[in-house]
Amino acid sequence: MSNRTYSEEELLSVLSAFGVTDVVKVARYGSGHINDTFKADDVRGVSYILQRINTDIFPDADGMMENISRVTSHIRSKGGRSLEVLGYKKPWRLYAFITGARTIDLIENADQAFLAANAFAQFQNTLADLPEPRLNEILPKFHNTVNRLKLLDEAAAADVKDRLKLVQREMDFINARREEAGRIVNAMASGEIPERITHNDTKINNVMLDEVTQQGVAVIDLDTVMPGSALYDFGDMVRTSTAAAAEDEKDLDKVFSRKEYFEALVKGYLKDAKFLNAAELDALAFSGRLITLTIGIRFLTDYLAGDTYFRTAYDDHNLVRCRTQLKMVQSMEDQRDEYERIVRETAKSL
Ligand code: ADP
Ligand code: GN1
Ligand code: MG
Repeated sequence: MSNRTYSEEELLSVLSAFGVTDVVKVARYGSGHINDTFKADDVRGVSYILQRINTDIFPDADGMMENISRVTSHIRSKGGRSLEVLGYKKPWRLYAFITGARTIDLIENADQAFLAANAFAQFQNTLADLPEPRLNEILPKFHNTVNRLKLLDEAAAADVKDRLKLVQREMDFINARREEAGRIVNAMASGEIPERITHNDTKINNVMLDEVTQQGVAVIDLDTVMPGSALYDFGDMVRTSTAAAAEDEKDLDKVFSRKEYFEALVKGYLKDAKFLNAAELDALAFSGRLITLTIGIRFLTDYLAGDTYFRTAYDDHNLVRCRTQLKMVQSMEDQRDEYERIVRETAKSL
């Protein structure tokens, strides 16, 4: 998906439909891969986040907004900060701009890893007692690696852009790891790993950190909050918060998983994720490898399918992203014993 352009006139008219007039500036904002996000400032200095929901990816936008409304009300009822929906007219929505905080695309120090992971643990904790009914399952099989492999195979068989010949090494790397793909799915099916309310997109730029203290102020991007496994949330933190380089770094020598950030992440997460059972703790380090492989599979699938899902800025963007993910998997595998030890010892010390 390449960047769609919007005229200022169109954006001002959407804002005015939400009652926001006297806008002095409206411009693209952030680096999310899915929605079209804009920051708007009015003449009084009040800022807003205007988003066009990607309804190709989220066909049930109403169900998604219902989840978001229940989740944010619950968080607020317990004194926490969360997204505030000021308006929703499908496919557009308006959020209050969260001030005094920022998102980062690449972690800058181990403290941030600790605090971000702790914010996600508190988020899961807070939602553990969300009253019934079950949240809408907005994107079924979202993190199901077995299903993601099936979709990769279909894209490879169709090979609509004649790109398969360019990705043999990446296919070989993935094929060599097929056996591990079902571990969490199977453990969930057998009940060994419980279903919880999870965020499902815990990348580092989906948590707002205090500009001064770096404390997690609010978890954002709640589009995929739904029933899932806590392991996928932790795994995606490992993927994005231990990375030494950007998700689309072309120089793979710069891409590896930092052990000191992993350790901070485990400590920050386990400090508040007291709800984890033995099977979850046992698979914590593995979840980092699995989710990173899964996102690599998804980038490769989108590359083969002609870049229809993730926002891309240039031709091979999805392939570049796939390569960084596979390099991260390799790096986590190389440090596997150390990572397993860090989880065991941190869990024991709490
Ligand atoms: P996407 O689904 O495309 O990733 P996000 O909802 O994560 O979209 O928004 C993209 C970026 O916009 C975020 O990473 C963050 O920097 C910024 N953002 C989103 N919502 C807010 C908000 N309420 N206040 C301040 N910044 C926000
Ligand atoms: C997308 O929306 P964003 O940019 O926070 C994607 C995640 C991927 C991530 C990879 C709904 O997240 O699943 O892990 O890109 N979101 C959706 O960077 O597919
Ligand atoms: Mg996001």
